[in-house]
Amino acid sequence: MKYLHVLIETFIRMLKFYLGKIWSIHFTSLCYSSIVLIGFCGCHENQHEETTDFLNETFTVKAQRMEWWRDAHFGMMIHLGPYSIYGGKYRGEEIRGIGDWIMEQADIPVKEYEQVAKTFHPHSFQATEWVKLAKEAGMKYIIFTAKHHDGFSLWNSQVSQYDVDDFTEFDRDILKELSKACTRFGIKFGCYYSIMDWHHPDAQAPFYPDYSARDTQNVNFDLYVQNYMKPQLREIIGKYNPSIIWFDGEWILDWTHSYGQEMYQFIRSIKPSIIINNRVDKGRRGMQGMNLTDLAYAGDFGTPEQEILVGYSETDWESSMTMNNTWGYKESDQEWKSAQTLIYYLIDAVAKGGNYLLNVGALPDGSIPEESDQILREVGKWMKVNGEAIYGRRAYPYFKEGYHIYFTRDKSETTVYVLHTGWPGNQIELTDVVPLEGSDIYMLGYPDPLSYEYKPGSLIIHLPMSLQGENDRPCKYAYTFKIRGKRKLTEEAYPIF
Ligand code: FHN
Repeated sequence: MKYLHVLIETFIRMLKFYLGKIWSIHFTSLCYSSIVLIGFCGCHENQHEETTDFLNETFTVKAQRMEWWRDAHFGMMIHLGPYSIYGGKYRGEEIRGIGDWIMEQADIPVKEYEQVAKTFHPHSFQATEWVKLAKEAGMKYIIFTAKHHDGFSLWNSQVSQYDVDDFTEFDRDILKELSKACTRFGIKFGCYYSIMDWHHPDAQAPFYPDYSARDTQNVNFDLYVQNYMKPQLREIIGKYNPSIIWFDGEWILDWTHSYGQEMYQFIRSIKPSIIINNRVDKGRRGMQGMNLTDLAYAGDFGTPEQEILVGYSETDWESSMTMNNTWGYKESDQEWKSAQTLIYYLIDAVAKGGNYLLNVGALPDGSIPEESDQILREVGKWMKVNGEAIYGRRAYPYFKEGYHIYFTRDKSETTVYVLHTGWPGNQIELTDVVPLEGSDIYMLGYPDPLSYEYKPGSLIIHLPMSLQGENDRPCKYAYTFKIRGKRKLTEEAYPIF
C-alpha cells in the first residue's frame, strides 16, 4: 500500500510539472505514467487477489458483507433453460420428478437434448416484468439459473459454444438484461451455477444415462474445473456483477472439499463482497441444508431445500422452495401453494433467523406463469402491510408461544414484532414479552394503539370490535403486533444448529 502512495505522489508531482508546461506536455509520457499507475493499482488489485484469505474472514467483516442479505430475508429464484421446453414431457410421456431434471429422468442422450436446446427461444422474457413482479411480491433479490445441470449457459460465454448466443437463434443476453433491470429497480442480482454438468465431456456427460452418478469420477474433471468452470464464473462476475453466486450440484463424487475451498477463495478474490452459498463445498446435510460440523466448510449460508429449518440458527441460512412441486416448468404440475402457505413459510423462516427464496419456473418462452404471478402479488399485499416486521429484522432463539405465534425484533432489541398466523380473535396473550412501561402497542396496518394489560408473565392485547369483521382488517392471513420492549429468553429455545 505504501508503494501506491509513493507512486500517486510522484504522479501528482509529474502532473503539476507537466501542467506547468501545459503547451509542451509530452502526452505519451503522461499517459504512460497513468498507465503505470493504473497498472500498479490493477496489479495491486491482483496482489489483493492472491493475498487475502477469504476462508478465514473475521466475524465482523463477514457481518458487514452479509448485512444487506440478512436484512433482505426474501428473494426470487428463476429456473429457465432448455428443460423448460419439454414442460415435463418426453415423447408424449409424462416424466416423473421435477421438470429441470428431464434430461436425466428421461435418459435423453446429449446429442438429442442439444437438438431441443437449439430451439430454445425465450422471446417473451421481459426482465423488467420479472423484476417488477419480484418487487411487487416484496422480494429483495433474484437468483437466476445461469447454468443448470444440463450444462447450457444462458449468457454469451467465451468459454463455451453451448450457450444461448452461439447455440440458438435467440440473440439476446438474458443475464445482461436481468442484471440491468435489477440495478434499475434496486433488486440484488444473483446467479445460480451448477457444478454438476451433464453436457461437458470432462464432467458428467460420459456417465449417460446416469448423468448425476454419485459414485463415478471423470479422470479429466480437473480440466473442467480449471479450464471451464473458473473461466465461466470469472466472466459471469466480470460481465454481470452478481451479488450472489448460488452453487448447486455439489454432491457429485468428483467435487471435493478441497475444490470447494479453492472455488470459494477464487470467487471472493474476483469480487470480495460477493456472497456464496454453502453448496460451493461438501458440508451440506442433504435437503436439511446446514453444514456438518466435522470440518470448516466454505460458503456463507446454509441452504435448506423444500423445508424450513426445524429450529433457530445463529448461522446464516436460506430456505429455497417451489411454488408448486417443480423448479423447472412442468405443464402438469398445478399443485400451487397458496399465498397464505407461502407467507407462513416466510414468517417461520425469518423468525428462525433465515431467508426465504421462492422459485418461479419460467415458461419456455421466458414469460411468467399466470398462477405464479397471481400468488406472488397476493403475498406482496401482505408484505406491504407487514414488511416492517421482516425487512432489517433479526430473530430471537425460536421458541413456542402458542402454535400461531412467531417473533422478530429490531437490531437494537428495543422493539418486538409478534406475528400471529390467523386472526387471534378478541385478544392475544403473550407470556414472554415485557412491554416498555407506558408504551403503546400497535397492530401493523391499524392506526390506533391497542389496549392491553400487563403483569409479569402475562401481556393481554385487546383487539377492537371494529377489526372483528374479516373485511375490516388491513390484511389477511397473519397479523403483526409491534411492541416496544423486550422478550425474556425462555429455556425452551430450540437447539441452535
Ligand atoms: O437438482 C437441483 C434442482 O434441479 C433445483 O435446481 C434445486 C433448486 O435449489 N436444487 C437441486 C435439487 O436439490
